[in-house]
Amino acid sequence: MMEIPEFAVLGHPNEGKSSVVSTLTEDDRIQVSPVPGETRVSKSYSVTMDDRQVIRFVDTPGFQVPRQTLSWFRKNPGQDMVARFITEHEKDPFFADECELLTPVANGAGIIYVVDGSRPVREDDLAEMEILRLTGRPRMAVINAKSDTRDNTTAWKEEFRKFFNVVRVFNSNQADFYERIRLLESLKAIDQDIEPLMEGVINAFNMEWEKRNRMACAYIVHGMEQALTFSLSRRLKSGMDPVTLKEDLTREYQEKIRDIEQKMFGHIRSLFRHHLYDYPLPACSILRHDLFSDQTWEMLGLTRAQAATAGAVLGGTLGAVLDTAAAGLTFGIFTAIGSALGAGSALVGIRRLANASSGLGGDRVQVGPNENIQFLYILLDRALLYYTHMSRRAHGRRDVPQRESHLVSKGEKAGISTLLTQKQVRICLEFFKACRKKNSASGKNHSQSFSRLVASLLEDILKRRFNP
Ligand SMILES: Nc1nc2c(ncn2[C@@H]2O[C@H](COP(=O)(O)OP(=O)(O)O)[C@@H](O)[C@H]2O)c(=O)[nH]1
Ligand SMILES: [Mg+2]
Repeated sequence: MMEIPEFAVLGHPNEGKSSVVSTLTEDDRIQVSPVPGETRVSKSYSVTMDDRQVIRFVDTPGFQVPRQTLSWFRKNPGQDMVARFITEHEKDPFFADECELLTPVANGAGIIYVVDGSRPVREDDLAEMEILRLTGRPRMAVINAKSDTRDNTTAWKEEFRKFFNVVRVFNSNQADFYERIRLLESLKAIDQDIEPLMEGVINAFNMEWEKRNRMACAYIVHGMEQALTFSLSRRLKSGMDPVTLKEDLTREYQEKIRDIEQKMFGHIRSLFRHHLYDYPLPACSILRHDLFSDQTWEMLGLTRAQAATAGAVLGGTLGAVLDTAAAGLTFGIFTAIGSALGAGSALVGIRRLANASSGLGGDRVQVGPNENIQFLYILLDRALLYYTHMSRRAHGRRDVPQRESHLVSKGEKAGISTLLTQKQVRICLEFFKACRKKNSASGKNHSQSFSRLVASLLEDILKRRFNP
């Protein structure tokens, strides 16, 4: 038999065959089209894991003339029926699509038959199913409901039982990793001979998924560590306006943090093999807003008043530092910067240090590392939300989600970080402190605990224990 399992995805035009292949192979570059009949040739897509092909799905054109094809099949029974049909009709344009879609079957592929479960069963469908039955190949029927409002699933199931070994409901636009695994599990049952092969495939899928999540966790922790430790400082030369310098540094600081976050997102996105799905994200998603915009802080539950208070508290602590630095800067400057650059910047540690040790004289202005623990929660919430999108989004889906209703409700904190237990909050706090101190010995421990915490949150998201 074949060295890796191969399945031809067959069905009527426009029922979702290409979407099913796209979701199963996590390949969003497969053409999915609202116009029926766009796929004219069969194309094979393999799933690659660790540079190894593990399974292949063949996307095919839809049946065009199932009744005529069935009538030929009935008149010409016997060995190699499919191959004989193709040889006989190869040059006949009337049967062009039928020859194309049956070629992988003639070559030994198993069959996945896809129907749109929201429409009723028609005469043509019965002809298609009968053709597939007559091929004698192992076959499974997949009900891919394109609409939630109409449901003919029960009628389909009834018909399918007469023609197929296994029937599965699989929504190509919603299926997540676990549903893909369940579909693969079902494929085991269509033919005992492919069972061991499919076991291997499922194993490979599970290992890849585990690895992917491990790496997503590492990218998140690494990115957060970079963002939380980052600081900038520059010498305040004579005649230089300290406020201008601080504003410049703050802008640079924000740029860098955005950059760190974007890189982290980019890694997560490629781990989950998304090319199409990036932005636009849902219009009201906090990911749409800038990391430092007021809305971000508000949507995560920090009201403007709270953000201002946090800034004021911070300003107060810094004021003391500045007094000892014997500089002419006052508390007022910090709040001024805060309002000029958005709530977020008020929480960025801005500090002026007397350069006593170098003996060169002159003050330095330092921006960052961020002094406020809220910054950690914002980074964490955004990373988890981005991860949620990337890990759950079915590759066969082509629409742009319009809204995330659960994030719209005003005054309610949308982030996962509000749901953390006392113990988890303590881990965050320790990690935050360690980042600010850059204390390598204890920092390593805290980063390990934090890493374990992030890993468990990712798992919660996958298992839908949270629904951000
Ligand atoms: N809402 C929704 N649309 C779907 C689903 N599956 C397919 N479609 C849409 O139906 C159309 C045809 O899908 P496609 O996969 O190209 O069908 P094919 O001709 O059988 O390959 C496309 O516009 C898809 O986006 C689904 O599960 N839900
Ligand atoms: Mg197609």
